[in-house]
Amino acid sequence: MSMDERRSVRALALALLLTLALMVVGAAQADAPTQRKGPNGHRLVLVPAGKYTLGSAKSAMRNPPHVVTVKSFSIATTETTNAQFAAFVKATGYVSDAEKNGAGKVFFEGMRDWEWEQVKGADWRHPSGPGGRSWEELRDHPVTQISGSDALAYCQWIGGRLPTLDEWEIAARAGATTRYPWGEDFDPKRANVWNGVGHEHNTREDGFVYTSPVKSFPPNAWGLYDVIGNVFEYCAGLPRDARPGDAAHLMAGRGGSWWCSFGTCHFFNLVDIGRMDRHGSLSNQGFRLVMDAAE
Ligand SMILES: [Ca+2]
Ligand SMILES: [Ca+2]
Repeated sequence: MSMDERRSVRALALALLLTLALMVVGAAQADAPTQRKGPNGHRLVLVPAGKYTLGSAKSAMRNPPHVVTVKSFSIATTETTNAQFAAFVKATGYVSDAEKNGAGKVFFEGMRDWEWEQVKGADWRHPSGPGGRSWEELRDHPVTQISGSDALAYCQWIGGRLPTLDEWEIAARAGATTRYPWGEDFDPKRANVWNGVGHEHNTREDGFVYTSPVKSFPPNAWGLYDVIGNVFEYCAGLPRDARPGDAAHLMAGRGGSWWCSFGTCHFFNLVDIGRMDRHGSLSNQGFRLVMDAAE
């Protein structure tokens, strides 16, 4: 082979490599989910149908490694806010479980780990009770003091539903295979959880003691905010270790919340699946809307 021929072969190989690289970049761009406007101010990410690898060997009890095939679905970029829930109540006159019960469970800084106070008059309009801030002052915060039934009622009104455990994880991962959307190690600047050794004192490393306005922290690769922390998100389907009959009182929740610390409920990651009281109303429980892609 002459020098010229060798140069031609090299040039051809280089051109082929460049073409392949561009094809890979193009495919990655094509796979990035699109967003659209949904009802009631929701912004939705369209998650493509396909096969996804989920779970982790580090959570073998609750979420072992598995592969799922799902249909395309849309999921809200943020947790449902107080303003969005207020629009639902205004349109329907819906009365939440906490309002019917006349009380909800509230956690105040200074209380012991796992201690919650049943507060009269605590409901979504007054998530910390009548003495605390009202929903009007927390319009862009996630709605809380929401039972599983309340969350389902909102989703049905919109024409949507709650994410399944797998759908939540697919969207929250956004292609990441790590424990958090940003990597293997927790970063307090990327999510609203409880900062501090115990619940008597919050070091305020992430800037918030209770809920934060949605979108206060960077989104994941597909544009979803607060999948880790802020409020625990109800999902359709039971925790994998649930027993028959548990469906009457139990629901699954994912992503942890502002209340969760490494010393208590450390489920603020992409792997672990929390157990939520189906009829409970707490100041750290909310939800994220899903709609079937065709709707
Ligand atoms: Ca916090
Ligand atoms: Ca969350």
